[in-house]
Amino acid sequence: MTELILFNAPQSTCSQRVRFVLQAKSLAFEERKLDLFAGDQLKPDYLKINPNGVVPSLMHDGRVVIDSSVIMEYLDEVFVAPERLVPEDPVARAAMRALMRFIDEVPAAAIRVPSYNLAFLPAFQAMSEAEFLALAESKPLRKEFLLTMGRTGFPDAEMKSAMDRLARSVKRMDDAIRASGGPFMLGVRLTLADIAVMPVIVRLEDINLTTMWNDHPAVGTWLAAIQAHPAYAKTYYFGSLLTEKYPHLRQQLNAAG
Ligand SMILES: N[C@@H](CCC(=O)N[C@@H](CS)C(=O)NCC(=O)O)C(=O)O
Repeated sequence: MTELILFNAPQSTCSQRVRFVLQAKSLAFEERKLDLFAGDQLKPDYLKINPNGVVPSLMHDGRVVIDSSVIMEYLDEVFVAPERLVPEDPVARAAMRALMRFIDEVPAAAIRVPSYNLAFLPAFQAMSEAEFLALAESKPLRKEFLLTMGRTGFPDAEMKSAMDRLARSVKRMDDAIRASGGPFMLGVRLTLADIAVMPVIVRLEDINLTTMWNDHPAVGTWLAAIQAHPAYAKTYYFGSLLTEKYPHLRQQLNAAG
């Protein structure tokens, strides 16, 4: 019998992509939750699985696949039924991959800035400078990211630049949805490009920033369509949203308007 083990974290946007694909494919899997603040992702045994020291990682019958975009494509290739999430047509498939590259480079990276400033920063502020520097040093993928943030958070200019990249991404989504006729970016069928950007849009909704698509209503319709997919609720079980894990954040965001 096929054995699938997903090493992930509930609020990790990259993990949410993979959970969605596993659920959309109706695959049974064992979910191993890592505590990213306790440093589970940097322990020697986990680094043997994923030398980048990040989640998610998938183990399929003892063999490892890492990186959320790669894992999503792997799952679609190996488990074809019940729903293909990659277009058959090579040109449409290339368009999907181009969108996925854009998403990985622009919004998936940009969303980390408000996420860290709003929710994760207190965990780093509680450390001494020496502890913080040692932690940054131990991160194979995110050393520079952490050092730029520092223990005081990303400066305003960095936050502004991230929000600008997110706004451009919302516009790019809107363009794609409208060009294809929607409701998804490549048309009627949900593809991996939609699943790749889903955690970014869900995070913006979670942190009260739905105003970002006031001028792009196709993105609101897209969000309702992906949230109606049966895989959505199983992916976003309780504790997957920042405001569920950090209730003070909801009050803070409500107070901010
Ligand atoms: N390109 C990687 C990025 C993975 C990644 O950045 N994961 C984050 C959570 S979304 C993580 O594990 N962070 C832990 C850390 O920075 O130590 C992927 O898509 O799988």
